[in-house]
Amino acid sequence: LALEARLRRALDLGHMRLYYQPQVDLATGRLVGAEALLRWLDPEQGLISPARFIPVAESSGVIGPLGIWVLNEACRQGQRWRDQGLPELTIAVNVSLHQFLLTDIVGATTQALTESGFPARLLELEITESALAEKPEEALFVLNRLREQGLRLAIDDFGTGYSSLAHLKRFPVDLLKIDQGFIRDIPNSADDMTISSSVIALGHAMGLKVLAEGVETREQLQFLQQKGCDCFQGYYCSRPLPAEDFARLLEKER
Ligand code: G
Ligand code: G
Ligand code: MN
Ligand code: NA
Repeated sequence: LALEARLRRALDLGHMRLYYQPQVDLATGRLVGAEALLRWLDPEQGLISPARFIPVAESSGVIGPLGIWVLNEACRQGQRWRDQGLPELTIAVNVSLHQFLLTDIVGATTQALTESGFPARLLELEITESALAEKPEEALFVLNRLREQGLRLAIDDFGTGYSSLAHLKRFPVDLLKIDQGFIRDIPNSADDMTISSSVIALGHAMGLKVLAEGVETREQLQFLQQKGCDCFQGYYCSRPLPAEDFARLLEKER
């Protein structure tokens, strides 16, 4: 079976899972958020990475129903944790280019929030720079509708795409996520240290929060702390976890 057909079937059969990666406040050390990361649990092949199937989902249109499933599941899980009395945290959901520009993302988020009871202020959407750069006018319109709903907006993989600072200034976003490619070689790459600290300063100058991705070592953590970066995620804290394992981490925060 072609990947597209297998993907549709996997969605119907309930073979998709969301894993959650902790996001930690660098000043307090507290767990403040979770990025939801999609996994395809194939009975024969095991875990399949979204890097392999999101491109096919995008080109085939499966991203529509798949994206709706992700939003619904993330909001349901977020609300479940609230119902269990666990510490409040934001849930970040990745939105790909086609999903953002070609599907009814505003309708999908409204429905997911309404059906789950999860508050809009705790839902964050991650959009890549390339989606914003591709169609800035359309992107601005959609971002404003999402903002009116009360959602948080983040720019994912910041620094890897073409980003016009003029656009950045107009987009109503809350958070810049520094791509892990700029963090990986800290403290050995002077260039990456300069880039990261510049993005932190730029974000702050524009009134945005800044999160560093892919933090794996204590040296990287300390560098980011020293530069005033707000939050981090990465293997130094935890890999993306199944919901049950993530809940155990949250328990310890109580
Ligand atoms: O978790 P992992 O490193 O395997 O993710 C690989 C890529 O897949 C990342 O770029 C990530 O943003 C993307 N991704 C993960 N989950 C989702 C999702 O639910 N929707 C979309 N559109 N992309 C996702
Ligand atoms: O494009 P996006 O930033 O959403 O993708 C995040 C991807 O990075 C996920 O696939 C996730 O599994 C992966 N990831 C998360 N933390 C780390 C880390 O510390 N090191 C590495 N190498 N990858 C990470
Ligand atoms: Mn992301
Ligand atoms: Na990223």
